[in-house]
Amino acid sequence: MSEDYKAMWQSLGLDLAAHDQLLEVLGQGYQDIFLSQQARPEGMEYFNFVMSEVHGLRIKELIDGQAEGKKVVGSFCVFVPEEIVRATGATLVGLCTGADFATEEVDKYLPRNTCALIKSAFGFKLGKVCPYLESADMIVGENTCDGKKKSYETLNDLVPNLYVMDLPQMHTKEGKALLAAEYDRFKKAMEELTGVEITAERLKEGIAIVNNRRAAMHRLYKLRASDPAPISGLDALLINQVAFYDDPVRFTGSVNKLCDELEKRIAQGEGATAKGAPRLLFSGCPMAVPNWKLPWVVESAGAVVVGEESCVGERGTRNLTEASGETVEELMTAIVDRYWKIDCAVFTPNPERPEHIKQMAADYKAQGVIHYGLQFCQPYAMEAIPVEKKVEEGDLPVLRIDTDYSMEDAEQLKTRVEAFLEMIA
Ligand code: BJ8
Repeated sequence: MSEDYKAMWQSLGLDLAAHDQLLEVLGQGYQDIFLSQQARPEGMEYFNFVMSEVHGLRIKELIDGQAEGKKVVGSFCVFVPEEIVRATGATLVGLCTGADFATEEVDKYLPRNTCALIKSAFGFKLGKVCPYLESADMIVGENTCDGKKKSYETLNDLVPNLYVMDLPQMHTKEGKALLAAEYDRFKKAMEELTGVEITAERLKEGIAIVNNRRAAMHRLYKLRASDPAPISGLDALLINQVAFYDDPVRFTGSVNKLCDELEKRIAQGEGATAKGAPRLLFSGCPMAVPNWKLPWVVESAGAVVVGEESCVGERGTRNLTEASGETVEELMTAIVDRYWKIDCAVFTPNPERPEHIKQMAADYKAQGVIHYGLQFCQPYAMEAIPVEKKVEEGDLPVLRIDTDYSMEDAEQLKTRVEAFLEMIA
């Protein structure tokens, strides 16, 4: 960190020794995985900087904003409608869920066969190492999978400000009505938290900010269709991850600037990897910072990841919110319409997802799909089998991988990925 943030972390109640340890591991991992890459675009400098300050300057910005009355809302899921948060002038941030921490403590609160993402959220809380969680004025938990839903009952005893959002599980008329009612309830909760009345004008502003960021990401995704890919899958994943923390307007500008550079690279036939490198698509559970294991294994084996069918990726960012409505009601309906299309595996049935995977593979010219499941994640594990079948019907090979956040299986994953790449070749 370029400044001494110790006093700030202390005021948030972080465990300074444990937090230092976390930053050290994070910094080393970043150095080994990201900074050692060849032919990185210059525009990645910005994202290096954001990552180096992700627990420093960004937290300071949030706290400075709070001193001016700007609230901070933390979330674990892309179903939390950011447009509504932004319409009150508040900031939405993703909460820490990508690494194992305080595992012995976590085992006292959660069954061992809980997915790594949920365990991680608890580990960061119990280990007192997530400044986002500690600085949030409201934490939103959403009733998606059973693991999250039930764990929020326990989390509620650990944090003073948990707001639980109910979500539908079926794409029916009644399901959509539930989503609309829950977004309406959330809108009122946000108005209460911030003291700001959400007007049509404010909603439009919120929609524009979030849509602009999504549009920049869509532009980046499209550029990855080129061969050679102008950016590595690791760097593209990192940008998807940073989107959950960074100021959205600044982030959008930086992604667009990077895209300008990538367009020039493409025009000159330059890439982050060799032309003709095997191209893979990821599909499945979200990968939060610092969960970089699988793309690192894949790209170390000489392949390039060209897309992520994931909530930290295209499932989370695709589809803009229609902004033409003139009233609060019309704009709220547009928000519901946009989020209703998220094809998370918690929905049953969920026929859109394999179609989306096939479409993405075609768009980005992927030669194979890696289905990524976090161990003990039931929705994605259950869905992996029919997804594999449907995708392979379209002559696209699928490798199913279930793993966790530890590095113990890295060698074994490497062997499986290499065999898959040979098969594709
Ligand atoms: S919209 S994918 S962000 S719920 S990995 S906790 S599903 S057991 S993260 Fe998700 Fe929202 Fe869906 Fe996206 Fe449960 Fe599975 Fe764990 Fe998961």
